Amino acid sequence: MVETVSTPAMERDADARFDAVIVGAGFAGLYLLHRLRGMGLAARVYEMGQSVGGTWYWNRYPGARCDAESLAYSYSFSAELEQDWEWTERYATQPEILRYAEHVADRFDLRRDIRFERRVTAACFDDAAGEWVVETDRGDRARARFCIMATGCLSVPQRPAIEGIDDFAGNLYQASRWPHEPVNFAGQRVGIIGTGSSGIQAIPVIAAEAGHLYVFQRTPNFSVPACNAPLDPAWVAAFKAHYREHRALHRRGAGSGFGDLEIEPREHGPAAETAAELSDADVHDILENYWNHGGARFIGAIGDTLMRRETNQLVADFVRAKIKATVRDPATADALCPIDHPIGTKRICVDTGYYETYNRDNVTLVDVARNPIERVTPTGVTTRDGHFELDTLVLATGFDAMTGALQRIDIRGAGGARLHEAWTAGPRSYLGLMVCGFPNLFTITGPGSPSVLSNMLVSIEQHVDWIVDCLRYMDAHGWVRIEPEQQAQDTWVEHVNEVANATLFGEGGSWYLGANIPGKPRVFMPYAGGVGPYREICDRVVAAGYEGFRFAGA
Ligand code: N01
Repeated sequence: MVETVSTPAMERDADARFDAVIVGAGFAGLYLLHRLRGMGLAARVYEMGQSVGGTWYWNRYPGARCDAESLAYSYSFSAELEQDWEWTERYATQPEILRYAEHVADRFDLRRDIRFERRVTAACFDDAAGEWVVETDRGDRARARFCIMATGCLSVPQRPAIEGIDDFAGNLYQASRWPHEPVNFAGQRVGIIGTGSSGIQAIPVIAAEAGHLYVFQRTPNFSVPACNAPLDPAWVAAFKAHYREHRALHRRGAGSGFGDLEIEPREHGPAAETAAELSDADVHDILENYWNHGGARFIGAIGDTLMRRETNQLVADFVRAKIKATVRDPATADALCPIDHPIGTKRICVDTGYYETYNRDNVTLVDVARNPIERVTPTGVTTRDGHFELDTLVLATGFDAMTGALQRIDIRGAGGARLHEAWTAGPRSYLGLMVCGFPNLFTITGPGSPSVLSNMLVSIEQHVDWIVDCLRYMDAHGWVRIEPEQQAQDTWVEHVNEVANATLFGEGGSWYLGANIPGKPRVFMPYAGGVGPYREICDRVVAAGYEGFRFAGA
């Protein structure tokens, strides 16, 4: 065990020694630091932002809020914290979630081990010493037995390669790198590129303020209403009185880890397992019920929506009918109806007044699939059919998801093997936790785990707890090195693919597959087997003496 090193916040770590280096101070990094401290280990966290919060630190765009419900999207590790913290809305806003992350950092005194405004550039395993050597862009160099990547699944923005974009003379903003100071759209001509979750949340809020908003849409997405509302204190009190049981349901559920957190209806599973045995009227009633209830759970209303094409078609038709009933201009409504992918195979968006926004006189939808963007000029956006003069251009163009943050670090494992090369054909891992050839390197919510298909807080806590138990196990047995076996990794990758292939996900052309990044291998990256079954697999691996992992002593 390494003695705690105290480096003043602005000084560089010069060959400082720790038990573990953690990369990232989002929800994963914060909880991990807290747990490692609890084991008496010395840990250093490097974080790119000026403060904690990860995705909620960076994504400050107008309208940003969580699409998971507040009482589920929160830490469960401290009963006091979960009782004390008061969420105000069913879906918390970005500022509220950031305040929560800041509160956790202060409450558990985490900041003193975090070095901010540091981007980790390299992490190399020193075979002889059995240590990771981690370097930052500010010249820090730290050595640690364990290196744990808490780098987030959606932390590297994707800036589109549109000709002339850097010459735009107005205000250019990227949704996921939004300025900290207020942005004023009043009276302006604003353009936004991108209609994924970020764009769909930002568009109604920007439209309410801008002089005119031009939405440059290449591919429409399915969106369901959030039906957000202030939380009823009596309902919250009743929920909190049984928090432990609720949390257990979130963790053990077959789906994405939101369990029973529904205000109405309170079913714990889908309303029906399959549409095959239902009349069209029954399907419609179920969907209407979930639609009116709001939220992403709509996609789970009928159990086989992501497995059976016919069910998927019914659900997609229902949403397309809603779009057409909401948007008054038929041509705009048509252009907003997704037809290129099965519903749910791209992350379903959750909105507040998105489709209604297109009924405003100051909003124009520009279909850039038909009328492609040719270039950005200093004064606006030029498409094949015309030019749009703009004062402000917003990019809501997504992320290099799941592998982007890891691939941007020069990670070298045993014998100098590069992660970049090991993952040329797509990410390969054992359980999404470790990679063959990279001893003592863990990834929190890495590719091959439920991660982005789940309630991230549930998955983060599960991975952190698993890693902490593993480190205790190593300590108890005198092991200093852990690495997955090749066979175990290959079998797991095969299983991840098999589960994905039984769904319609492969047809989504989504960032889940890396399809939004030119040249990125098309591999379905998250594990689609559900958080409960995944947890059982991880627990079984432990019960079998960490089956599939190889340990070594000093
Ligand atoms: O990114 P996206 P996002 N020209 O990749 C378009 C999470 N999240 O930031 O589909 C024109 O979904 C692109 O068009 P196309 C959530 O998991 C959560 O919105 O490639 N358009 C697409 O419309 C989510 O899924 C929350 O044709 C271009 C858009 O940009 C994930 O983050 C909130 C283009 C990118 O959509 C990513 O969402 C926000 C170009 N050159 C995000 N390049 C909540 O919790 C890209 N596009 C609520």
